Amino acid sequence: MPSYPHKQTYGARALNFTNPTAKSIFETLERKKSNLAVSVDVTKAEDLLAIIDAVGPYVCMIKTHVDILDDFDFSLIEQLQHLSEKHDFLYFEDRKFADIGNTVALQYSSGVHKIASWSHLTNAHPVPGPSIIKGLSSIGLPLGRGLLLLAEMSTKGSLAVGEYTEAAVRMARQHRDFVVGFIAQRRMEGIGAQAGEDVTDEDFLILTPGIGLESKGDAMGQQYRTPREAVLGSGCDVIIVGRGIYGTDPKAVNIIGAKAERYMAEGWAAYLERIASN
Ligand code: 5BU
Repeated sequence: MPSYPHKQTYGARALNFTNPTAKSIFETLERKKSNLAVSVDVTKAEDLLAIIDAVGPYVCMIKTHVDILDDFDFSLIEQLQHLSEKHDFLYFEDRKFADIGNTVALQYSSGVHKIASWSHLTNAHPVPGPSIIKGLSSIGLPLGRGLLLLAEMSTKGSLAVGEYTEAAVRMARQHRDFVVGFIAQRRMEGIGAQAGEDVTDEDFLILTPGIGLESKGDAMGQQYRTPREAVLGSGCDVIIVGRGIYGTDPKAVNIIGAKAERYMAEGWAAYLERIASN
């Protein structure tokens, strides 16, 4: 039986991990009293920077898709790093790698984005098998980076269910130095364990997208839950919120900051309730 690490405080859980990125994520959660990651999916660098500056005080992490920027230039990275120091948060480039080991190693280290050089955390589809972890860890591990596997998705009709999810967890279990957790909709400890395998003390970091307070979904298959449902109901550790915070107007930075504060408060209240309900 797993030991339900999500009943422990974030600060205590930093000690359950050897990976330096996992440790800093849990320490940041505890220090900032925020389990909110904001996903900033905009196409102009100027909007990206303005939104990050507005939500920065309320987040533990900023999730990016740098490949959607029309005007990406590597000098942007210095500005992103400045904001992460100013506001004390980490970066998660939601790259969703899905190729053979050799190719993902090149995609992670090189090209215009050089993701491994600045993003603390990234993620990968388990579909190619363990070689994808081998490829990414050859670049990320020496830099102290961490990886999440996509064990489940928030979209209607997702194929990442059942046996696929179980196989993803088994893959992660074999690479705990680099794989720190999952993108998932619930906790993953004990899932897919082999007979006789001791999974008693395992702890995975669970980041969950598909969070919204005012809407149940979008026109393209996205499905939303509330922070309370995700953190208290399903035991997820970090909520990922995009359009629920920056809406349709990336220029409305005053509103954006206030919305981030509200999601942060809801996410943290759900966490406090969770650790109190032993
Ligand atoms: P939204 O605006 O809160 O719907 O944005 C959600 C973000 O999370 C967006 O960047 C997606 O690419 C990302 N996402 C997701 O929504 N669902 C998933 O299962 C995964 C990522 Br994996």
